[in-house]
Amino acid sequence: MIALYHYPFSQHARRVVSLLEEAELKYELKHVAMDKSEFLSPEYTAINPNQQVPTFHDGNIIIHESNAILRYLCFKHHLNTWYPLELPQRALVEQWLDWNQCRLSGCVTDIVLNKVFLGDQGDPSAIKRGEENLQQLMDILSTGLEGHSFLAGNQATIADLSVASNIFQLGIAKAVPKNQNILDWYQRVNLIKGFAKSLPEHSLT
Ligand SMILES: N[C@@H](CCC(=O)N[C@@H](CS)C(=O)NCC(=O)O)C(=O)O
Repeated sequence: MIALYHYPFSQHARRVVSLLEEAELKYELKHVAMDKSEFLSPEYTAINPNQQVPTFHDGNIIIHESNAILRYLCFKHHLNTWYPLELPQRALVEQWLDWNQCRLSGCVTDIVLNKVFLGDQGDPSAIKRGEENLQQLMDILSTGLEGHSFLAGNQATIADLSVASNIFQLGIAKAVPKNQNILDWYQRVNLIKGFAKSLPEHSLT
C-alpha cells in the first residue's frame, strides 16, 4: 500500500496526489500538521531527515523529493502518457521538472511562505526578492507554452502537474501570473480530474 505524508497546502505533496489520482492507484494520506510544526518533530525527522513534506512510502521504498516520486510512479506503473518515452517530449518534461525545482520553487516560497504562512514573521526582503524574480520566470514559462497546449506538447505530463501546483500556490498569495498563455494553460490543467482533486478542500482562514 502506498502512503504519502501530506499537507493540503504543500504544492510538493499535491503534485503527487494529482498523479496518484490520475493513475487510479490506491493510497493512504498521512496528514503532517505543518501549521503545528509537526514536520520538525523527532518522529517525522526520522521519516524524512529534510523535515519536509512530502515523503512517499511504497513497501520498502521510501522517497522524498516530489518530482522523484512522480518519475518513480510513472516508471513503475508504465504511465507513458504522463512521462513520454519519445526523446523530444521526454527532454522537455525533464527540463520543466527541473526548472520548477531549481528556478520557480524558491521564488514561490519567497512570496507565499513569507506573505501568507509566516504572517507577521514573514521576511519583507524575501517577498521583494520573490516578486522581483516572478515576472521574468512567468515570461519564461509563457514562452515555453507558445504554440502548444501543455509544456511538452499537446498532452499533459507530470511537468504540467508539477509546475501547475506552484501556480496554484501563487494564487494563495494573490500573485497569479497575468500572461495569457499561462492563464489558458492553467485552465486546461484544472480540467485534469486528479489535479482538481489534489487542491485543498478549504481555503486558509
Ligand atoms: N524539494 C522538495 C521540497 C519540499 C518542500 O519544500 N516542502 C515544503 C512544504 S511545500 C516543506 O516541507 N517546507 C518546510 C521546510 O522546508 O522547512 C520536494 O520537491 O519534495
